[in-house]
Amino acid sequence: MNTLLLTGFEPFLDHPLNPSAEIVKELDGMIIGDYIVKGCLLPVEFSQSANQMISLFDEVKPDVVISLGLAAGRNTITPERIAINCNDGVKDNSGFIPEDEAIIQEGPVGYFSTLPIRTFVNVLREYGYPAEISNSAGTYLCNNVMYQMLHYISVNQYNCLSGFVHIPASHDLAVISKRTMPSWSHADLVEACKVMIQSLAVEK
Ligand code: PCA
Repeated sequence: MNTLLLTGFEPFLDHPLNPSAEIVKELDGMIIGDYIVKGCLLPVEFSQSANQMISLFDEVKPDVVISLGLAAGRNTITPERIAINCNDGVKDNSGFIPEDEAIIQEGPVGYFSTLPIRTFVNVLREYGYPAEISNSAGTYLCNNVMYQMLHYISVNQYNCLSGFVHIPASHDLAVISKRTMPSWSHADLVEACKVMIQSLAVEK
């Protein structure tokens, strides 16, 4: 049995709940396709998130890492193509606001996802879930953990696929947020994640 580390994030900014956290709680411990899922929550803090993720990686020794995060305003599931070596943006949960910082001094400008992102999009669409590849994970925590996980795997030459998938808001979040926020049901978000994990069996 292979192990899949599935991470989600705590609530952040003006989002009182994070659907990525709800998905991870639900899928933790499940066997999906060829994988047992180890679900973990990450804080939304530049000084903490990637360190915690790397500790989890060392503990779990996964074959695949999929990180989930909320992209409020997007209406499709968006596997990210690339993470860039930059922290910049709004404040994190500790109040820290990065500006034009390198994530890793002397690190490469970017890392491509090693997840089968085209397969993810294709199978999601086959199952009726709107999906498209995103070419920017932004410069906030989602990009940060994607970059740092891929860097750690690359430097240590681990045999592990890793990448990031942004998800839309859940209905639960949308009803307490802006009225114009596109949203999916929690059940569909969970099912879409299962579909992506199942498709990994075909890849390996
Ligand atoms: N989304 C944010 C960080 C936490 C989350 O769920 C992002 O897109 O960077």
